[in-house]
Amino acid sequence: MRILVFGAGAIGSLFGARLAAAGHAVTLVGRPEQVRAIRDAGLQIVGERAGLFRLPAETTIPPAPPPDAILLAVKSFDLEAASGAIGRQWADPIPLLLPQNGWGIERTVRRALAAAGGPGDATVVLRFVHSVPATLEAPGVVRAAGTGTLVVPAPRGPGAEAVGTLLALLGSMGYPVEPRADFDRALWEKLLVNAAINPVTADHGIPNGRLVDDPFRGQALALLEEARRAAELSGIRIPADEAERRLWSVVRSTAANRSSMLQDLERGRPTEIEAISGALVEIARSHGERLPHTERVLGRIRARTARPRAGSAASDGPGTRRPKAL
Ligand code: KPL
Repeated sequence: MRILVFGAGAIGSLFGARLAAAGHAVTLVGRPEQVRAIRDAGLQIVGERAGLFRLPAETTIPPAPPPDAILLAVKSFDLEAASGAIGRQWADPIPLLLPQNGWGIERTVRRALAAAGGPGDATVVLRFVHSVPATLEAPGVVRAAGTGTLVVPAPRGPGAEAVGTLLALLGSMGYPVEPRADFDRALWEKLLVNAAINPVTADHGIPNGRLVDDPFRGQALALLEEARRAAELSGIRIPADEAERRLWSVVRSTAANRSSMLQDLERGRPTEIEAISGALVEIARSHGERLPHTERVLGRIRARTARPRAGSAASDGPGTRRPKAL
């Protein structure tokens, strides 16, 4: 299949390399320094399943025929601009794969596609969550610091066939794929993990594995407990022992990784704090409740987070200007 990976950061580049290794024709769209490095020396994956990949890389969507699918791997704060650029480029629906952390992802994408004149509701959108650790070590160099499972919705109903094709595409990357009939719960399970790991690691500048030590452990558990409460208010009950088991399992399997939020802070970029902790605080507020630990860490990370450039396509994502050849 011809795949456009829009957002060639750590995860987009890693998944792009995995798809290329599986025989798909992958084009990456990324930030200028990443694109320059990949054009000059190829995309280098170090760590797990290391390799060098010579892939076409662009800073804006190439004015080519539509790809068979798009892996939209920009961060949640860049989603609206990236989806708008796709909606302006192609009038026909192209299946989209969404690996973002956080809440409200599909809604943001569909709205932005429709607002740009693209096919909002007609697009097959497959959200998936994963715990694959990836770090951008330098432009063009991504460390795969371990492996992880891809959790996907079990295909059912009218779009099942199209979803099945996307699941096969994901499966070709060589990670275990876990289809879930209760995918909403799976989204919450991942949100709980991110709500506990990402802000604490970003706040203290520590790799995920340090969360087993105090005081980080206590902070992560307090955030986990509040995220569990937000899930419960939303009708999803995740028992404390299960939530903790999931948290420590991800901490162990990604121990050497620096969370995506920490990587963003270190590079002076916007973070996903709003789509994670901000969303939880809003959910609790809408039920008349407060999440004090989450609110405090949200305040601290917000204070250190770069704002997306107003009016720009994306804070630091790939360029999303409308190509001339339309
Ligand atoms: O999703 C992640 C992230 O960093 O955003 C985890 C799984 C916590 C890996 O670091």
